[in-house]
Order: sequence, then structure tokens, then C-alpha cells
Amino acid sequence: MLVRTSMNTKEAIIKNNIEKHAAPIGTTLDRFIAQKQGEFSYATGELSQLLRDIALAAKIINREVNRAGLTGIEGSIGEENVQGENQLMLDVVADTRFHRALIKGGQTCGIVSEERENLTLTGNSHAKYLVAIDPLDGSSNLGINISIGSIFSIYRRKTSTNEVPTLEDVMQKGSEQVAAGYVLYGSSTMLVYSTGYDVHGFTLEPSLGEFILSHPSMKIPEEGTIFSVNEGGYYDFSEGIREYIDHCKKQRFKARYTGALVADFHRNLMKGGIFMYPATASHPNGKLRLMYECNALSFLIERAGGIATNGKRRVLDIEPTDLHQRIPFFIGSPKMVNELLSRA
Ligand code: AMP
Ligand code: P6P
Repeated sequence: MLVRTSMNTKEAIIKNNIEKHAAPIGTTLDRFIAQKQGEFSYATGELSQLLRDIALAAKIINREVNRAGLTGIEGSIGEENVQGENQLMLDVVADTRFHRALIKGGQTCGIVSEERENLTLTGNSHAKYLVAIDPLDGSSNLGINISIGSIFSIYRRKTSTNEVPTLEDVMQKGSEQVAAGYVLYGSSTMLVYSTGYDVHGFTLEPSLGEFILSHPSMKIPEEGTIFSVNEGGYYDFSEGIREYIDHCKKQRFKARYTGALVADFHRNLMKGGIFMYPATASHPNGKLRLMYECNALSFLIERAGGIATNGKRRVLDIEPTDLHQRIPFFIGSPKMVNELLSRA
């Protein structure tokens, strides 16, 4: 018996197929940046271009990260960086990529990097922005295929555009940041940033090479049950911090620590939690760097409803005294950070 296929069914199948393949891809980062620029009638487009330059470098680095095991680029170069840390080839490649993208993009007059001792003058002396960057954070995870990241801060120069930029142009309190963000090279690659209002997350669509808005207006839960700390330093920590860690354990909270700040930060931003890197015997001032790690994430967490402190002060209020200065760092859900501070 011939089973008549109703035209309605056939039409429905065709219609669904078209809808599936013609579905909108969402808001690209480029379009989002342009929309936000439109909210500032006086904007010249310089910040927009700078954000695009950072995204371009992130996409190029992402390609290298995704192929590291095939290219051997996760290997060490056999030297230490200015931090006294073993430098991987990809550390140098990522640093080079960001410098080249920012220098060619023309919107940055100076760059500070974890991988370089001094301020890099870009030659774009007319540009009004400077960038502080950790090109590849947690790079020791690269060889074992665990998430790593890049972190950036953007400052407006203090000197006028016809002067030579100086360190004072970038050595500003974190509260002076114009924008900040990170790239997470994880199970997917995300770029998360804020220009002082909301925090927005974009996921890279590899088939298009486009970052697509996937996490608009990100907010950290006020309370969480995840604590991130390297407990190997437990007996170096102050009594108050040990007490707080014990408190987390008594509450049966989850311990999650990847060894990559960006990955731990992002998970806690999404789910609620606290990240702690206290002073230790090997790092009496803490390990994490104020200028290109802590300030950027503190800028983001406050706009996502969280708290960031060095145990005594709001991170964004700290006047920098050295380009590579380290601070103890506690950041995350407000109720958890305040609980820690009540003990510290
Ligand atoms: P500009 O003239 O491009 O340097 O922009 C001047 C100021 O306008 C910036 O410092 C921001 O405060 C704001 N602005 C410009 N473009 C954007 C953008 N794409 N997203 C968010 N804020 C922007
Ligand atoms: P530890 C990576 O080297 C890093 O700077 C951060 O990404 C990470 O949170 C921290 O250091 C890990 O340090 O001493 O726990 O290995």
C-alpha cells in the first residue's frame, strides 16, 4: 500500500531544515563593540579598535594553544622571565602576538607585560591608551592540556599625546582602568571583558573565527560553595586564613584549584566561590601580580557583584609601587570573601 506523504509533513521538514540552517548566529564581538561605542557620542573609535586588536591576538594565540601538542610549542626556552619563572615558547609567542597586534593596531602608546621587565613604547605616541597584560597565564598547564588564559587591563594615559609615555601613565590604581578582561583557552575559548559597566562573555565559534556573545551581563552568585587555594601552602598561611579554610571544609564546600588563575576565576564567577592566593614562605607578598593579573580580575569581579581584596584593602584602591609587584589576592562571592575577612 502506498503511504501518501502528506505535503504538510514534507513542507514541515523543509521549513524546519531551512530554519535550522538559516538561524541567526548571534551578536558578534565586532558588532557588540560597535553598538557600545554608539552609546558614547564623543567616541572616536580608538577604544573599539584596541578591543578588536586584543581579540585578534587572542584568536591567533588560541590557534597555537589548540595545536601545542603537535608543534612542541609548549616546551621551555631554557630561560627564566623577569619573574624568575621558567619561560615556555608559547609564553614568548603569546607575548609577541599581543605586542604585534597592539603596535600595528595603533591605539596603544605603551605596553606592560609579565614577560618583559620594562614598559614597551609602541611608537604610537598619539595613542591615549596603555595596556598591561599577562599574555599566557598558567602556561605550565599547557603541556598537560589543562585550561590557561590571557589577562589584560587598559588605562588612559596621564601625559598628553605629544609627550613620550612614561611608567606613570600605566602605574595607576586599578580603579582607573578604562577596561579589563581575560581570554580563557578552555573546553571552549572565551573572551570576557568589561568597560566599566557590565561584564560580558563571548565564545569563539571556531568555524567562523568569530567571538559570539554567549554570556551577557555576567554576575557572580552572592554565596558559593567552592573554595580555590593551593593548600600546599596551608602551614604558611596566617591563622585567620587557615581558620577560614577549615570553615570551608566543615561546611563540606568543594575544593577546586586548577593552577591557572583565569580558569579558577571564571568557574567561581559562573558558579560562585572564592579564590585565595595568600602570602607564603616562598612568596611573602603573595604570588599574583597587581598590574596585569589582580587589577583586571578585580575590575571585573566588582562589576559582576563580587569583592577583591589583598586581605587588608580593596585591590582597586592599591597605589602601585612597582611594575611587577605582587599582592596577596582574595576574590569572589561577597559573602565568602567577607567571611574570610572576618577571620583574617
Ligand atoms: P574613544 O574616543 O574611542 O577612545 O572612546 C572614548 C571613551 O568612550 C572610552 O574611554 C570609553 O569610556 C567610551 N567608549 C568608546 N568606545 C567604547 C566601546 N566600544 N565600548 C565601551 N565604551 C566605549
Ligand atoms: P601555584 C600560574 O603560574 C599562576 O600565576 C596563576 O595562574 C595560578 O593561579 C598560580 O600561579 C598558581 O600558583 O603556586 O599554586 O602553582
